[in-house]
Amino acid sequence: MAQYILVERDERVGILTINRPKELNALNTTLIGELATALEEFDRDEAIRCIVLTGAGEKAFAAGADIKEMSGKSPIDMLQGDFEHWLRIKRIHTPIIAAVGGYALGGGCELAMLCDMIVASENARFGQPEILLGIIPGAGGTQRLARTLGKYRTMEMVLTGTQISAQEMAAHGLVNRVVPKGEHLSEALKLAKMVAEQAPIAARLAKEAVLAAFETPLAEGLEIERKNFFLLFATEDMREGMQAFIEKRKAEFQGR
Ligand code: CO8
Repeated sequence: MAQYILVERDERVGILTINRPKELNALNTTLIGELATALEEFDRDEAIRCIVLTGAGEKAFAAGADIKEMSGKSPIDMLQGDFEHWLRIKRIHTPIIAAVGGYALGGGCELAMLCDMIVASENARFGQPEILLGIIPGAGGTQRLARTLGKYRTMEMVLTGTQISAQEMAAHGLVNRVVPKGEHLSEALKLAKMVAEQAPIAARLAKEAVLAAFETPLAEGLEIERKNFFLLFATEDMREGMQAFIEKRKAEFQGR
């Protein structure tokens, strides 16, 4: 039984809630480990086709790594600490949607950016305030922000710790939808249900191909896309999808 996260399901959508609202959902090592384990369990579960990740309470998605836990750590503690859990989260194949209400700061912003889409309420604030603590982002903040916001705005955020609004993140393409306060979870669930209706093997291979755009040169990314495209012609869902189109009916995908 997890201590810091809630695990639920809504039909084909898995819902994970970071549940430390009094500490603004600060991410301690146990919590990140629980999150990685729950994500892996959903990833292995054929009935789950999309995952929504959110934070409990109105104030925060997550206000970053737990500063109180981190404050006494050595470099070796950090090396042997929760970084492996962040890598486990990065390896999840099922599409993940972050539903962000309130603060997504430091590791919280990085966790949202590790997800595949972000739905934010209008009061959401994104930031990398690590510099104010004498450190820098450690779970992808400098890289993922620079690739979407560009160098100059990222430098400002990372060098000054300034927070930016959901609206600005959306204008830069880092947030899919900005919704009225309190509606981020219901909107994320709507989006998740749309993803969950698709052929799940195609959705996983689509996620892999899009992510390749961030980590490989263009030629390699194109190769990954092409191979995944060919591979999908081995699936029953591809036959079903095309047959359904020809017969003018809705496709029923089985994940085979
Ligand atoms: N860690 C621990 N506790 C926290 C954190 C945090 N990140 N954020 C908030 N809390 C706690 C507060 O200490 C407070 O607890 P208490 O009531 O016991 O004093 C409670 O949550 C409520 O917080 P506040 O009273 O501060 O609430 P405010 O509304 O006044 O302020 C803020 C909200 C602005 C969000 C403020 O809480 C804040 O600045 N928090 C810290 C934000 C931050 O610096 N985040 C970055 C942390 S470093 C990081 O994330 C590095 C990631 C590395 C990942 C890679 C690992 C391998």
